[in-house]
This record gives sequence, C-alpha cells and structure tokens, in this order.
Amino acid sequence: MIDLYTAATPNGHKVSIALEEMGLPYRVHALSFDKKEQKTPEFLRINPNGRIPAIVDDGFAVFESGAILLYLAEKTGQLLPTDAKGRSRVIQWLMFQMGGVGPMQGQANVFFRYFPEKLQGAIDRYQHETRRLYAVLDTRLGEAEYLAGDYSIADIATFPWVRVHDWAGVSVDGLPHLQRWLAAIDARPAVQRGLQVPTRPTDEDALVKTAQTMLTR
Ligand SMILES: N[C@@H](CCC(=O)N[C@@H](CS)C(=O)NCC(=O)O)C(=O)O
Repeated sequence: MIDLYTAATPNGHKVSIALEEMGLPYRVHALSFDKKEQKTPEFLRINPNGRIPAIVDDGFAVFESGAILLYLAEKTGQLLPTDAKGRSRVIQWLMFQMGGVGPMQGQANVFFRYFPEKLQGAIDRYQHETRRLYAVLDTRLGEAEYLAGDYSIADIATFPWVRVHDWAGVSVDGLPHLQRWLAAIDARPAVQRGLQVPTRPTDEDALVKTAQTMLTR
C-alpha cells in the first residue's frame, strides 16, 4: 500500500491523479499547512524539503512530484514508454512543467494573490512568462494530441496547473489546442477522482490566508 502525503494543490493533484489512472491502492494523509504539518520532523524524514506531495511505498520515500510520477510510471509500466526516444519525449515535457510552468505559475500566484505588497513588475513578469509557456504548450498540442504523443505522466504533471490558470490571473484565450487538451483530460474519470483528493477547502479567503502564512521573505 502506498502512503500519499498531500494537500489540495496542483502538485498534490498530480500524484492523486496518477495513482487513480494507474489503479494503485493508496492511503491519503492530508497535511494541514495551517498547522505546518509539512514542517514536522517526522514529515521532514519523508520529504527533506518540507513540502507536499510525497509518497512512501513499502518503506521507500519519494519526494518531488516529477520524481514521484516517474517512480509510479516505472513501477507500473504505465504512462511512460520504455523505448529511449518515447521515454525522452515524456521526460522533456515533464521537465518543462517542473522547471517552467510550475515555478512560473507558482510565482504568478504568489505575486498576484498572496504577496502583501502589490509589485506590478513582479506580477507582470510571472504572468507573462506563464502565458509564454502556455503558448509553447499550445503550439505543441497543435501537432500532437497529448504533450508526448500519447497520454502520459507529462500531461498529468501539467494539467493540474493549467486548469487553475485563473487563480494566477493568466488567460487561455486564443490558445485553442491547449483548451481542447484541458477539456479532454478533464473528462477522464480517473482525473476527476484524483482532483477530489483531498477535499478542497471552498473558502477562497482562507486559501489566501493559508498561502500567506507560507511566505518567507
Ligand atoms: N517542486 C516541488 C514543489 C512542491 C510544492 O511547492 N508544494 C507546495 C504545495 S503545491 C507546498 O507544499 N507548500 C507548502 C510550503 O511551502 O510550506 C514538487 O513538485 O513536488
């Protein structure tokens, strides 16, 4: 049985979606950021970075969402081709998400939603960069159905971020291929199940307040 340490955020949803798609049994541990449960000594032994998501599979801990997706794909032989080029194609788009879309959109969230001061230069920089990365995705999705050709862990890594583009104040207008891809992934039953893990607080003000407690300057 896999233990999943998570919260209702895009990085957490990557892993619950992957576990649902792969049909792996798992136990959910929803960590409270308000209570700083991600920083306890017990959890830091699982993820030294003190963030979610993390998994423990039969005593083996894995942190960093991209590394978790690769581990699960290799464990099950699903959603990652085994030939060198097919595998590389998936890893390229996975890295693009991990090094690009995630960090840039994450900072767009910080400066657009959470930061106590309104720094217009920082808001513009991260929103524009996120939108630029979306345009790269859109171009790719104009030539392939999914990022690496077939549906893969690269799509699972990217979808939970792009679906909440509004929260970062970034539009997907004028990006028809990206919108087609969002709708196709959103329609998958396993994706819908993964997005329910763990239950998301509905109060937007509470979400903002929680995120603000995590800002270190
Ligand atoms: N690169 C990490 C990022 C993880 C991350 O930033 N997680 C956020 C939630 S999406 C978190 O745990 N924040 C709590 C904190 O910063 O204390 C990954 O992909 O796993």
